[in-house]
Amino acid sequence: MVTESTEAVIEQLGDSALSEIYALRDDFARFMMPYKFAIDEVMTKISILREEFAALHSENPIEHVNSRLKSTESVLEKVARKGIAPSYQAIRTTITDIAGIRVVCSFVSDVYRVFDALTAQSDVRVIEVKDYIANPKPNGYKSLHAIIEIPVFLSDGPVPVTVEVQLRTVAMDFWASLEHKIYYKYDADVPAEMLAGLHDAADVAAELDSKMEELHRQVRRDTRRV
Ligand code: 0O2
Repeated sequence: MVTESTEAVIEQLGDSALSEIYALRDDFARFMMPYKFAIDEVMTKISILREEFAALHSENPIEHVNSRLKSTESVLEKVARKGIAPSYQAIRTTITDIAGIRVVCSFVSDVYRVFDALTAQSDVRVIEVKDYIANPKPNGYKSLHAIIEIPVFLSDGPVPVTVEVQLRTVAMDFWASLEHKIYYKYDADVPAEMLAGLHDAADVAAELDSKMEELHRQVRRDTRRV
């Protein structure tokens, strides 16, 4: 929607300034396009894995999957915050989470199973892995993060595109979404008491994960015996 104040600014701009702005906007949209296609590709890979697991093993290690393309504002905010040179090349190599996918699994073992199956694919190059499940962040945050690169085939040939894949359990996801809300509610200045409470909640979530994993193992052992 164009507000009155935006209209006033547009009126003050000359034709050449306006066409430069439109050219910049189109350029940026072109820059973002391969990231959208990369999300589509990785989502297809995950959906194939999901269906295959269900067909061959009669189980589904993936509870749900979300994807998001970083907004223009968020990319520009990160460029400014990290002091990145304002060039497409610098943004491409430094901001590796423009395309983001979150895979939420039932159990911790499933998180690693899905990660292994995805990263073993021959067109997937693993750039970096941060295992916040083995090494949680000081606030209690747990998740397995992988920066991967896949080829996206455009009309003039393939381009390598990075995608950040976050894998976590339902319990880890529940914790992370609440922590995220609290962080923004307090504008990053979360009271110490609340931080301690979040840390305790992360421990409880981890305990739940390990109890559920044990029960799951037991069910598998028992049903195999029948
Ligand atoms: P959004 O909107 O989810 O994308 P960097 O990505 O370089 O700025 P860092 O710490 O090197 O930061 O990357 P890291 O550790 O891989 O974490 C990046 C993403 O993981 C975050 O993206 C969050 O999605 C998630 N994350 C990391 N730490 C926490 C945490 O303590 N709590 C929660 N709830 N999520 C976390 P963005 O860009 O912050 O946001």
